[in-house]
Amino acid sequence: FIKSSLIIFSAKINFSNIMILNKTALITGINGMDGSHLADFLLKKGYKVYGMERRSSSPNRRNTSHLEDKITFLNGDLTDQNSLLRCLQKSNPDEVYNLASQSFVGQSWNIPEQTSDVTGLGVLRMLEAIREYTKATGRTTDYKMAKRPIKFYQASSSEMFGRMVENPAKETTPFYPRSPYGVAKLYGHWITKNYRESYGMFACSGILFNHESERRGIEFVTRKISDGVAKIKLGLEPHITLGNLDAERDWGYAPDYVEAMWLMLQQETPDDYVIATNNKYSIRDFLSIAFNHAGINDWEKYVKQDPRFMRPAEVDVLRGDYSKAENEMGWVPKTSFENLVKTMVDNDIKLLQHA
Ligand code: F7E
Repeated sequence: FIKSSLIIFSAKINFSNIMILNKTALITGINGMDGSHLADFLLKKGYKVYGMERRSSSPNRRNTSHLEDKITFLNGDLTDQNSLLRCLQKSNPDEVYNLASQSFVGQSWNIPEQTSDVTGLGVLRMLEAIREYTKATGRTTDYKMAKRPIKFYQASSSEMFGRMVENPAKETTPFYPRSPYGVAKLYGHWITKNYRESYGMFACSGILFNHESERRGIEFVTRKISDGVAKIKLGLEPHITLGNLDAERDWGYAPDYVEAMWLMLQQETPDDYVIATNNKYSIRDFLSIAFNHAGINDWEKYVKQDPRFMRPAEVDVLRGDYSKAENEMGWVPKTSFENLVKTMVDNDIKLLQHA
């Protein structure tokens, strides 16, 4: 009896592995922090991964050079509808993760139209491309009827909560964006919900609060600090120049958050989820832990402020309640704020030492 139970049990495990092995994902924004972490995660699950990138004269594969022989890169742009259709034709995906955007909030005041076009309308273009491709391959967009629906993940953002009408914010909290970026993300969020309701698409939005990692772009405050601390520690720079030090954020670790993206598309019904840690820390807290970790206690001496880095309208505080994600998907953040800061500082010291 034990032997035959084991055979049945192992047959079940093998069967589910084969199902996962067959899946294909298309990730837009593959070269960004989240795109590269998600690709790492999906490859471990046995997915075939396609990554959409914009063609540019200078290559931008800092985060994805280790993936070059593991995934397929496709040229595409969220501002070019036909390029999206071609990416779908070439990849024929089960799941589309829309992570591409103009994601730097500060820059969204300098290029508000481009931000709205990519970050807002880009979502609509991808949803339309999925509808067209689904129809062209003789399928229905209604996930309840389709044998092989194309599931869609939209990278929504806590910036949509902006002024925070309720703290911590949850899925039902009213939105109050404070930047052209936040407004554009809100369009992407609602059009995703609208296509779910209009066409029965399996379309989900993950409302992700700030999440960081060693792969974060240098223009974001966390990486700017970890890089700056590493340079000061090694005697390469005398100080860091920042903007508002009093803003508070709910900071998590990006590799934890990409798992939540995947989990959303594995649920029985599509829905929207807040992904956060339910903790908040200020830029000053980040600075204090980062400098201390590098063995420097009097951090104020090394930090300057410059109005150039202040924003026309600031989001003073963000904190998210992830209990829906925990109750429905079993997702919880795994990495503490302290460990996140220390990991980023250690990584930047190592990078500079090698350089
Ligand atoms: O700013 C303050 C700044 O640019 C955080 C993106 O992933 O998360 C990110 O948006 C805070 C703000 O991220 C500097 O004023 C002070 O209060 O690192 P950040 P963000 O704006 O919160 C959300 C969830 C997204 O969706 C976005 O795509 O830090 N701050 N001094 C500074 N910020 C920057 N960048 N540079 C400074 O020198």
